[in-house]
Amino acid sequence: MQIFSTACPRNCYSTCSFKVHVDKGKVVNIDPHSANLATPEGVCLKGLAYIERANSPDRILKPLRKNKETNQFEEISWDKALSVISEKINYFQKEYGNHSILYYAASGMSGLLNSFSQKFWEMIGGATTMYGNLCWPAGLEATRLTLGENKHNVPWDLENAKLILLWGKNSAESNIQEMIPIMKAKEKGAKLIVIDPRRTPSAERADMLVQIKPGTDAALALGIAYLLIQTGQIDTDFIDKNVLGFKEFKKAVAYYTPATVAEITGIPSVHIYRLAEIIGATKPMTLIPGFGMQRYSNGGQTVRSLLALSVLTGNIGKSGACWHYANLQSYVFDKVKEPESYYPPKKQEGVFRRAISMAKLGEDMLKIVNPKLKMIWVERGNPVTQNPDTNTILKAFRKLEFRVVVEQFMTDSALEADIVLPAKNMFEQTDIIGGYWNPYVQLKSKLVEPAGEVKPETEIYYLLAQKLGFSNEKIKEYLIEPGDESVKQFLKNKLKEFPELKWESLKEGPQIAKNHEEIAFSDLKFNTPSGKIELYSKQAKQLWNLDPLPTYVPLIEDEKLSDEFPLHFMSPNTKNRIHSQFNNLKIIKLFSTEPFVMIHPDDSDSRNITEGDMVKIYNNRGYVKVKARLDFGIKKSCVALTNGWWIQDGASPNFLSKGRETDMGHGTAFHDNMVEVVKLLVEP
Ligand SMILES: Nc1nc2c(c(=O)[nH]1)N[C@H]1C(S)=C(S)[C@@H](COP(=O)(O)OP(=O)(O)OC[C@H]3O[C@@H](n4cnc5c(=O)[nH]c(N)nc54)[C@H](O)[C@@H]3O)O[C@H]1N2
Ligand SMILES: Nc1nc2c(c(=O)[nH]1)N[C@H]1C(S)=C(S)[C@@H](COP(=O)(O)OP(=O)(O)OC[C@H]3O[C@@H](n4cnc5c(=O)[nH]c(N)nc54)[C@H](O)[C@@H]3O)O[C@H]1N2
Ligand SMILES: [Mo]
Repeated sequence: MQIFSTACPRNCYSTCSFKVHVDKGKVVNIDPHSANLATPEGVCLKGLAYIERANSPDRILKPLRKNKETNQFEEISWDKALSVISEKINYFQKEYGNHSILYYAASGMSGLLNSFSQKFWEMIGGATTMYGNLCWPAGLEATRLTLGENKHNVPWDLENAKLILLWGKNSAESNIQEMIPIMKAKEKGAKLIVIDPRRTPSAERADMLVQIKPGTDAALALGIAYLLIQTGQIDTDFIDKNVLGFKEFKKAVAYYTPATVAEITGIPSVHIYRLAEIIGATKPMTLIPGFGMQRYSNGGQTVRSLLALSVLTGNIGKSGACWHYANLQSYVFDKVKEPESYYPPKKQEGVFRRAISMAKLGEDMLKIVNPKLKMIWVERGNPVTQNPDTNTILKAFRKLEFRVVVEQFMTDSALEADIVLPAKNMFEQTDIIGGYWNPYVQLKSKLVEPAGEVKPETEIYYLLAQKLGFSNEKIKEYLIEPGDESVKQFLKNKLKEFPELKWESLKEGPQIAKNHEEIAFSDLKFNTPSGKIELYSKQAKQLWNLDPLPTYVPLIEDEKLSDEFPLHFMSPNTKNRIHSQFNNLKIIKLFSTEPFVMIHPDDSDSRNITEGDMVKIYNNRGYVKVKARLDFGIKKSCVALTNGWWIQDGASPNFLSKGRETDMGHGTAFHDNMVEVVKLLVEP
């Protein structure tokens, strides 16, 4: 038995390090890795489930081809699979041009080697690609506009805060490791406040839960700002020295009186006063906004409004005082920093001149012409369940002539494919990953040989390039040769620029790059056009046509559709999945057996629904049928079904969501989504 250090490459705040026991070529045990100061107590249940995941009998281990007559998948050889794919690519290129092929990738596996996928499509002369992102860009852009860049204090500094605001973040499920410093801070006397329409496991540990009407957080934040200014509980010195636009901001927030804010947010005004009082009086404060809350049509402006509270109270650049959105300090290899990398291509030139919107995938796939899309290549993503408006996506997929999906398991997207290629897992190829919460650069080491006939994408593309008839010289210009040695060489070359990040040390555990700031912005330098914190942002107007000041903008569907569809539909994350991953494993199914919708008893009573009834959640985009779970912990007029359930399990919430971009950053406004719920009289 051997023990190796590695790191989790899932799209999750925590990005845990762990020690993996390997016996006879198989992963058999996973232990904590104490060198990661942010994740010292070991991995979550999902992390432990990697043992089953790596060895699961359900894994796809060979290329598969759909038999058009039986609709069943049949195993084929790699040679055959790649021949079919290269013939199709040749044909579409010749008949319709490169842009008739859509290259789609999402967040299934992080790592520097992912760049070779894009390189392949560049080599063959281009393809239609994606812009925007499903996850976090509205908040990234809001932070960039205001502070100039996305960074925050190290997670363990949280224990120095005296006030922690989990605003639309449910760390106890989505960033389990964050609860460690939060609880340490509490032991030292800090207050924890949660602002969420749901009583979440994080809220269970809080001193105060404020249940807000979805999408109205900007109004609450601006209302608190108004009270802080009124009562002089702001840091005037900090503002004078570091902030642009305070005067304009002060004038604008006069509108957000407690009575107005109570009306908009559904929060009694006494709680609004109380929040302002606590925020004004308790320092240092770390404000932790979640990503869920910015996936609304007004998400970017909402995040700017919240950030104003950290700014007004001078809670920036000090220990315990922090705006804790995303920490991109470990993204040292990225030339184009997020969120700029999500902007659409600017010029109508280059091989990737055509890109479609991540948020509007289905609609754009159907709409785009000259040339129309004929083929899709999907890797590291599950767009059928994870992108909004599943019905339109299915329609768009089924309209194509040819679909390739590279996958570990038979997801709902893989089921749509003509050819499924087996994908590597985290133990089967070495790579370097960063994190967006902890500060580490980490080596995700190859620990076992790929299972069955699995090949990593780098090798798939190499072989496909050969099939397409490219010369060895050309292939070498763009791709790396199959094999561990070339991967290592590529990664070591990447590290050359960073002498402090040594290969041998990375093999032992997480490392921190030079110039990393434990306390972000302690130099009070802000990379904005004015060099100051911009409460007033001209760029907000120039780039996104928004008010230069943070404002509250009502949700689109709340305004237009609430008569017919009176319930706010939320689809947050859940503890034992990463989006659509893990729930197919037996160990996870033990804890998470079937989808259900959480509904307030007042809302269920008026609909004659009782606990465990089958209900239909619907709007004019689609419906899902699930069991009802009655819960006083959810705000009235809100219902919640966690995202990531497979259609095969009975319910993807994205049958209900609209493909719609956020106000800035080309994010995805999943949660601006109204529905109605009815009891099903006949079991489906
Ligand atoms: N276990 C687990 N961890 C994960 C993930 C996962 O799938 N599973 N995914 C990872 C990824 S990619 C992401 S993006 C993050 C996301 O994780 P979080 O940032 O925590 O975001 P969400 O779970 O989407 O939403 C957090 C909370 O916001 C609340 N909320 C919804 N609407 C509103 C609103 O209008 N106002 C307020 N104040 N609250 C609202 C929801 O009820 C929910 O409890 O988690 C990461 N970590
Ligand atoms: N309704 C609703 N929908 C949401 C959200 C929400 O809050 N509500 N949240 C959104 C957010 S924040 C996010 S980040 C997205 C996530 O959406 P996606 O990025 O699509 O993520 P996953 O569901 O994790 O699917 C990733 C897939 O990649 C596969 N995979 C893993 N490793 C590899 C690999 O090395 N190679 C290949 N080829 N495949 C691999 C996995 O098996 C999995 O099927 O979902 C979004 N969807
Ligand atoms: Mo995400």
